[in-house]
This record gives sequence, C-alpha cells and structure tokens, in this order.
Amino acid sequence: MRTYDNPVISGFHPDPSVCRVGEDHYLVCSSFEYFPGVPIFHSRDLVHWRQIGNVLDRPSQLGLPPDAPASGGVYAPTLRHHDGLFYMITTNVSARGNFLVTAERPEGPWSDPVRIDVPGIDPDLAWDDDGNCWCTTSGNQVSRIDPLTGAVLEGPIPVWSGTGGKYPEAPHLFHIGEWWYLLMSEGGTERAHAVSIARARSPRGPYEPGPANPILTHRGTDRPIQSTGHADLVQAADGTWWMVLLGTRPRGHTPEFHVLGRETFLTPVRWVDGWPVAGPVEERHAAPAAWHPLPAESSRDDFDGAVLAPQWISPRGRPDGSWSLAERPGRLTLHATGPTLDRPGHTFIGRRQQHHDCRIAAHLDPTGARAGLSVRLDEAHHYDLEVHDGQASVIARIGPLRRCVAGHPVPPGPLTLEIRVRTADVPPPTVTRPGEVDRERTGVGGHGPDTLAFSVHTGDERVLLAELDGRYLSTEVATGFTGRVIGMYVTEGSAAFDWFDYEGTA
Ligand code: 6LW
Repeated sequence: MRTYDNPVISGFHPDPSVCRVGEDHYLVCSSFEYFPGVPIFHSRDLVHWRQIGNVLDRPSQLGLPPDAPASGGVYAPTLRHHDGLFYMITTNVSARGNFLVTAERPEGPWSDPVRIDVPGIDPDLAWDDDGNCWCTTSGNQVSRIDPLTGAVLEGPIPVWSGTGGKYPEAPHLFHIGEWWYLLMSEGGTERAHAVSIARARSPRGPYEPGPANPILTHRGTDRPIQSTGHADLVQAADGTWWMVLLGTRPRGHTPEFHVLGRETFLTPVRWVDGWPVAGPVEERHAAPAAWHPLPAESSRDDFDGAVLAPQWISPRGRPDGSWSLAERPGRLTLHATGPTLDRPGHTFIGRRQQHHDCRIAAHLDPTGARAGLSVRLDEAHHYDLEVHDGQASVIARIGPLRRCVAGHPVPPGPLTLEIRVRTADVPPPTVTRPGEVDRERTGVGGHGPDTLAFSVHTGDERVLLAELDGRYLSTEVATGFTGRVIGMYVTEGSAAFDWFDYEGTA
C-alpha cells in the first residue's frame, strides 16, 4: 500500500485552507508579521506541495505597520475558487481587519485588498446557488456580503457557539447536498485544540450540532502530533474527502517544546450518516489515489536568479534598498537598515526551519559589515552566528537577556557559517578542531527539544563555537503563533551572500 508522511507541509505553516480546481489543489497558510504574506502552494495529490508564490506580495496589499508585534499581522486565510476567480480572505490584526483579494491565476497577480467590515477573525467565504456570498468569522458569525465591494448586506448572525470549548474559531461553511455544514475549531490552538461541526438547511441556521463532536482532537493523548485543529475540507477529483489541519510536534521533557511552529497535516475523511468523521492524524496514512510526486528541489540557493524564491521572508517588510540580487550578480547583497536584531527594522531574509534535524550553511563576504546567520522566533528570541571585524561570535537573545556566548578570530574575507540542528538525543558532531564549548553554561545535555551547533569554516577547518539548547527558541518559551525562521542578516554596513544551503533530514 502506498503511504504518505505527515506533516505534508512542515515548518511554520499554520491555519491551512485548501480548494480544488479540476485536478489541481491550492493551499494557503497564515504569515503573521512576515513579508511577503500568505504563502500559496499547489499539489495534484494533496500530499506533495510546491510553493508557487505568496498571495500578498506587495507591501500595499499587506499593510503591515513597521511596528507590528511578533505574531501580529496576517492571521488565518481562507482560499476559495468561485466563478472563475480565486478568492483569499484573511485578517490583518495589526492594521486593517478583514479583507479579501482576488486573482484569475493562483500565482497572481492578486488584486488590491477589499475591506470587509465584519467582526472577528478567521473569515471564510461560501456561495449559495443564488450567487449570494456568505462570510463567516470567529464566534461563528455569518454575514452576507458583496465580495467585490466589501459591502455587508446582512448580519452578522451568530449561529452556533460550538460545544463549549474556548475560542470558537476557524469556521468554514460548505454547501454539500441539502445541507450547510459549519466546520469550526475550539479549545484554543494549544493542546486542547479540537474540530467540531454543525449543519443547517440554510447558512442563516438553525444549526444542529454533529452527534460525535469533536470530530477530531488529540487532547489528552500521547500521540506525537498534538494541537490538531483549525481544519478545512476538500473533495479530491476521485470523490474522496480529505481534511487539512494544523498540528504541532512537541519534543523534549515535560511540558515539551515545539520549535517548528504549527505545521500542515492531511488526514482522510469518511462520511457516516451524513456527518464527516476524521482522525486521529497519523504520522503515516494510506495515500490519496492521485499520487503525484514532485521533482526534488535543490536545497541550495545560489542567488543566480533575477527574483528571490517565494520561500524567502522578512519580518514586517523588505524595503527597496535593503537588498539586491543585481548589485553583485550571483550574490544576495544585504544593506543594514537597523542596528540590532532585538528590535523591528533590521535587514533579515530567511526561510522556515522545516525539519527537526537540519544543517544550514551560508557563504558570505562580511568585509566591513556586521552580518551573519540567525535562528529566530522573534526579536526577543534568537541565536545569531555573527561576523564582525575579524571575529565570529555566537549571540543568544532569550527574553530580556542577551549574551555573547562564544567568539573566535577569523581571517579577513569570505567564509562559510554553519548551523546544525539536531534532536536532543543525537550525539554532537565531530569537528576538525573543537572551539571552547562550555556545556554547563549553554545548557546543552538537559531535556530540551534539540541542540543548535554553530560553526565557522575558514579554509579546510571547521571550528565549533557553541552548542545551545533549542528550548529557548520554542513557542512554549517565546509564545506566539509562528515558528523558527533561519536567515541571513546584516546590522552594520553591507554583506554579500554567495549561497545559502538548507539540508533537512527526516
Ligand atoms: C487563528 C486561529 C488559530 O486565527 O490561531 O489555530 C490563530 N487557530 O484560528 C492564529 O493562527
């Protein structure tokens, strides 16, 4: 039997919403304070996904204030296709509230935003047979809107409060046969997260709760996938039904830490007596019929293209003048815009950490700059491997504490920086010449979820500067809705990155 492994989109990719057009599926996720916003993926089989762009790729569409807090910005989106047009509706909690954009092609270009003045977050769109557009938001409030002008024509009508869990949210309304099904989540996005359902003959209600709510939850279990919820439904071209949802994979000693953010999982759905039944979500399931593997993508970006690949993101924006692929062709040149990674406004271009075990390396010319690689949860939680003035340093920022934990002289000119992330039970790497690693001081060897090892290559030599406990770059410590992002930065002068390599192991 052919199987697939969960998550189907790993790393910080929460709040998935999916739609199908013919044989093609498209999926979007939340992006919070990062630019560009709302990554969009394509798949033929719901298992293998390729990012084809970002829906909100113009600063004017995104409207992120420069001081938007971490985990502010763009919350859960819904993606739908209706009458030849793609619709993506979401909430910018830091600026404009609920809005939608449309496109003829999922790759874009997407329109300018149309504001929808409905209360709540997690907006959903559904159409009835008369062409009315129904927008449902958290608290399960249903409004009839004009999606082209944003006018609210009726409502909001509060239709169902769920089964009693906190935060009834993530509603999605589906017209299936004679029924309108309201799929929603409750219990909060943490370990008690659950998916429940109700149905009615009309979007306005009255709604009858499902007989087996919650229809999916992992609360109180020792399953490796936790916090399952915020789900969306899709029917594949062969008639089978599937659910995409978010979940986490905590690691380490109690209370356990998740470091990759909330990820996107896929699970089959059965219909029993007119109600969908889903879960539990396994690490491995029988695959959908339309098996369609993708060609392997290179893990290395040589910065040879004219545009940045869609996985590269920056906190709050990427101002013109702060970066260039043209200035030194074949290199990504970064110019400092802020003096510290500890506050918004700095120059950082990174990608999501998508594997518990991975190796990240970058080759840069730091001459005259203060630049390096950083693993970040937010401005108050990051580990940096930095080069400045003939010295490579490892800096840990954990909440209010900032400390340089290691330093090593480096010769002038280009060099390679390397970060290895390993789940905690994997033995440390062997190095050509160990630097000074003070395990007591850095906390490695405890019960954290993983270990981050920071090295610098000069010529043939690799010098390990420090190993740090990964728990301080987890959501349980930092709080919030995002996950680890690893990237290149400069906080003084300008630095040119020749390549960036991300290699994940299962
Ligand atoms: C999102 C809410 C949730 O808006 O977390 O897990 C919030 N669900 O539905 C942020 O992702």
